[in-house]
Amino acid sequence: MDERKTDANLNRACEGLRVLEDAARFDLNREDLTAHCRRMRHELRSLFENRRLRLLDHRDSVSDVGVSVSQTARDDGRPNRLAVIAANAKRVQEALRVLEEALKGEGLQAEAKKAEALRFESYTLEKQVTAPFLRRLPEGIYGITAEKFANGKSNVETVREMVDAGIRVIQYREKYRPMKEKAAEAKEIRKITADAGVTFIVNDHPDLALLCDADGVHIGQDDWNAADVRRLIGDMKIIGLSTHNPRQADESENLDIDYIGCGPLFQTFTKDDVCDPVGLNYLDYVSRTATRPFVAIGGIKLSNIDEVLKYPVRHIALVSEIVGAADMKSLVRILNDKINSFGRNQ
Ligand code: TZP
Ligand code: MG
Repeated sequence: MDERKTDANLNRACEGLRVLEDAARFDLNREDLTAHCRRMRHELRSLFENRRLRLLDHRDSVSDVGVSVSQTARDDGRPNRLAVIAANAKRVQEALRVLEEALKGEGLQAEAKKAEALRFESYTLEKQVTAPFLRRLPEGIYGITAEKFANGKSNVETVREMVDAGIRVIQYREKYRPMKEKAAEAKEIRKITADAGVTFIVNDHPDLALLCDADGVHIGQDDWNAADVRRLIGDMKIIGLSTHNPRQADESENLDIDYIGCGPLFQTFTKDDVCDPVGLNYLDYVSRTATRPFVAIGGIKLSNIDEVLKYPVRHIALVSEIVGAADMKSLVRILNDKINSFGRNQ
């Protein structure tokens, strides 16, 4: 067997798995995925355990021509965690393929099959570790379009202003336009938000979310069933669900969704078919029981946000207050300061 090649690729695969494991552990707090990575790493090591010392003996990093190639390669500047995960998943998969071929070459068919099985497992693992990053709702203000309250600004103009003001998640909510116009607006908003790295959610329409490659879709209790939406939009996109009472919040725990809306906390005139205010007791309930992010919504203003922030809320949607603001940038700065300082006290 080519020991140097095997040694290098065994290390490569295990190191890649360790990066994925630490992402699952420290970034995602996912015990299941952490254990999964760890088990794969151990299985792989044990496949080569009986020749561990021989591999070590053949190791020669000093005269390895690959070291200088790698050291002088241009920095591939991975901009975010997702790119790190993708690079390391590829590292694992490629190394496992090399190990599989080496084992086959040595006539070790059973071991080669195990390496192959681990490689297939790593394809799924890549998806499982990537999806939670894509499906994570940024904290802070959750912006939502509402043309009626935007002082003559179009939805697209409002989104541009929201992005400039530093809002990290924006929902396209438009009840009155023909679908054709909604599609055109959503595509444009997708461009603006993608350029700014802002999370983009489409209200009501999974098809529109797919069409414009939004990051997710938001549905209400009377809209599509959450399981159907998941089937439609796949595993890599966010689903948000509006809830209005403890029963709906409890039920949502069993659904494959990523956050719940929680409201209307106060009276609102922004939504036509709105139910009575659910009050801060409901927010209290959700903040104690929900295992997923929850977005406080409905009638929230600069004047009453302190009441909301008495609860450990990390996501807050203000619709008319933000789209109608004379100076959106200053308002968002003040609101974010409040959210951040309250958050630290809790
Ligand atoms: N869902 C529950 S309340 C609401 C939605 C979309 C509208 C909230 O708007 P505002 O202007 O912040 O009261
Ligand atoms: Mg809806």
